[in-house]
Amino acid sequence: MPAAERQQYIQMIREFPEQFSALVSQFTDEQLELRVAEGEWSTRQIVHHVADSHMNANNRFRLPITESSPALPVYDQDAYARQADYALPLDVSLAIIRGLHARWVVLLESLTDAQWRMVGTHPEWGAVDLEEIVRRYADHGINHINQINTIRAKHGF
Ligand code: NI
Repeated sequence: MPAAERQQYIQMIREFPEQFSALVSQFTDEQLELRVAEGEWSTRQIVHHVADSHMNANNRFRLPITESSPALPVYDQDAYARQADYALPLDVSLAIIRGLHARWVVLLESLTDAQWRMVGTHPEWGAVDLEEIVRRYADHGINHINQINTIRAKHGF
């Protein structure tokens, strides 16, 4: 991956917390509970999911550069989304996302070429290096912004 492409993903990670907060802060409490369809996640669940996902991603970023070919941790995201704290106000999770992303930017900008190519093994992704992991999480944020915009379009607000 060219250095410019790495920088593009770091920039997406830098900008995401502000973009995400700006989007969801417009929602009323009622709008936060709307879904595209029964059984899909609400915007409130999506925000708490991104915080949990990125807490897990924090380990996926750090293990490959601190251990030799580690297994990357996995979790059941739908089971997580059914827990009581997914009903909390958004600010608790937005604060987690802000803190994680601020740390990631500093961590990622410090990586050497050799560190960018260090790998961990995920049960579904196989062996992935830091470039691939960072690309996945830059995209992950954008995908959930798109998902929330789909909820808005569906409900016309
Ligand atoms: Ni997700």
